[in-house]
Amino acid sequence: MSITPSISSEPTRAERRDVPKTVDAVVVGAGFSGMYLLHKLRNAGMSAVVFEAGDDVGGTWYWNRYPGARVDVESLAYSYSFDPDLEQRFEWQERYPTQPEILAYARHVADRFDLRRDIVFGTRTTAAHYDEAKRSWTVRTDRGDTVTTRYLVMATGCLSAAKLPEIPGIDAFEGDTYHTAHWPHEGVDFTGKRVGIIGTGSSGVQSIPVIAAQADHLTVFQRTPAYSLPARNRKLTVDEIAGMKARYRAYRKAQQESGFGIPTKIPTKSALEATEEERNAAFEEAWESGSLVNLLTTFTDFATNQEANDLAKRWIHDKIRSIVADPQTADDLCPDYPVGTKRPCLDTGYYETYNRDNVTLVNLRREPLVEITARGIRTEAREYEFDVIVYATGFDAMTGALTNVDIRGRGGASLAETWSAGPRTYLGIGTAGFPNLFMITAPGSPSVLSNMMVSIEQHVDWVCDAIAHLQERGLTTIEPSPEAQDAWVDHVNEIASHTLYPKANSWYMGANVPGKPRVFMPYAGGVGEYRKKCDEVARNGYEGFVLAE
Ligand code: NA7
Repeated sequence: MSITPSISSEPTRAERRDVPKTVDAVVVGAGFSGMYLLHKLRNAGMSAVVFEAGDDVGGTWYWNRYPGARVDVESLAYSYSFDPDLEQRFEWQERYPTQPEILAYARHVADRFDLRRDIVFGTRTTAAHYDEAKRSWTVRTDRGDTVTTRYLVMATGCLSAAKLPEIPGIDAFEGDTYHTAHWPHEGVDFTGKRVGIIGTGSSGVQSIPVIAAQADHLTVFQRTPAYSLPARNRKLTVDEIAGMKARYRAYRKAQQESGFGIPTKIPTKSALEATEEERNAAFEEAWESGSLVNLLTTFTDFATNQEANDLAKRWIHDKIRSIVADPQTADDLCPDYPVGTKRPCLDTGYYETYNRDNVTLVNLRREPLVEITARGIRTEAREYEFDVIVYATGFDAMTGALTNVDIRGRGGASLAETWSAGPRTYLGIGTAGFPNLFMITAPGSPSVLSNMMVSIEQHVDWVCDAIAHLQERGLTTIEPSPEAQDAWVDHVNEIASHTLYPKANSWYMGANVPGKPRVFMPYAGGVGEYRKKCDEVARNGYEGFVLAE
C-alpha cells in the first residue's frame, strides 16, 4: 500500500495556473513557511512561483485532518506576527484550535495577500538540479513543469513525508485503511465499526478518544507509550483575546527571545534541590495548566539530568495509574524513557479512554506485531479482526520531505546521498555544495523543538534578508563553507550531548525509520540563542557562508 493523498471532496480552490519558465525564486510548499515567503519575495519585487502538492494552502494543516487534530501551541501564540493588522483582525475561537480552524486561518491569509495567484496547486516537485555555469536551479514537477530559478527555497515542513510501518502483509487487509496524515476530506464514519489503530504519538493520542467515542470497538496497538498532558482546551474569552491583542508586540518579542518560542517562566531550582512537596506542587501545577512548556520548564535540570527527570517520570506514572482503572493497562501506558525526549502530547481524555468498555490496549512490547492479514492484525498472541485499520505511524521527519526530491548541487551531488550519514547544515538554513538552496526549519535549527510559527518567521526573514544582501551587491550565490558547516554540526551535537534527548528512540533521532542514521537533528540551544547567532552571522557579512559574484 502506498500513501496517496486522498481525493479532496472540496472544489479545487485555484485552477492550475500557467507556470513561468524562469523566476527569481521557486518555493516548494504552501504551508505557513511558503505562504510567508511568497508574500515577502513579492514585496521585495521578486518573481516567485510556489509548487504545492495539495489543492490548497495550509501544508501540515491541509493534510492532517484526522479526528481530534489540534495544534499543541495556543492559538494566540501559533499565528503570524509579521502583520499587526492580521493579528488584530483574525478571531481565534479556542485555546488550542482544531485543524479546521487553523486551515481557515491559512486560507484567510492566502485571501488577504492574494497568494494563490502565484501558487501552483496539485503539483509535486520531483527534482531540482543546479547548473554551475548558469548559477541557476532547474526545478521539475510531476505535472511536467520545468522552471529555471536563481533561488530555491524548500518550505516543505518537518512532518510532511508520511510513513507507513514496515509490517509484513501491509497490502493484505481487505477492509478500509487510513493514514492520519492523509485523512479523507469528507471524514470517516466509524459507527458500528471494529477499528484497529497502530501508533500512539500525537496523532494517535489525539484521535483515539474521538474514534473510541464512535466505533463499536477500538483496539490500540502501542509500541512506545507517550507522555501526554491533558490540554484543558476551552473557548477563548473575549477578555483574553482583547488582552493579548493589546500586548501583542511585547509578547512577540518575548516569543522570539524565549527557549521554545513560547514565553514561560524561567526555572530557577534543580528538581534535586526541591523538597518532595515543592516538586509535587510544581508538577501538579504544570499538569493542571495544560501547557507542555510549563511541564518542560518546571526545574532547571529536567532536560539534562537523569535523576531529576526520573522524578517527573515517576510523578506522571502515578498520575496515569490514578486515571486508568485496569492496573495492567495503566502499567502498559507508562513510558520508560525520560520525559520530553520524545515529543510529548497534549490530549483530551486520552488516558480516560482506556476505561471505556469498547477500548483495548495491545502492548506490542509484550505481544509483538507479526503481520497484517486480510481480516486484521496478527500479533504473536492472536489475530485481531477489524473493519478499519488506522495508521497513526508518523513521518520520515525533518529530512524525508527534502531527500524525497531529487536535489542535486555542485558536480551533480545528490542531497540524499550527501546526507546519507545524517543531515549536515549550517544553521539549518543551507548546506555546503548546494548554492542558493535555502531550507526552512531544517535539521540544525530549533525547528520541531519550538513553536513552529516563530521559527518559520525567523527563517523566512533571514533568508529574504540574505537574498536582498546578494541582490544589492550584485552577488549571485551564497552557500555555507564546509568549515562553518562542520563547526555548526559539532555545536548542534555538543548541545544535544548535554541533554537527555539522545536517550530515546525518537523521530528527533531518526530512530523511527529503519536504516536512517541516528543523529539528533534539531538545535536544542533554544530559539532566542539561535536567533542571536543567525543575526550575528548576517551582521558579519554572512560569516561562514561563501558569497560569490
Ligand atoms: P509520531 O509521533 O512519530 O508517532 C508515530 C507512532 O507510530 C509512534 O507511537 C510509533 O511508535 C508508532 N509506530 C511507527 N511504526 C510502528 C510500527 N512498525 N509498529 C508499531 N508502532 C509503530 O507521529 P504522529 O503523527 O503521532 O505525530 C507527529 C508529530 O506531529 C508530533 O510529534 C507533533 O509534533 C505533531 P514508536 O514511538 O516509534 O515506537
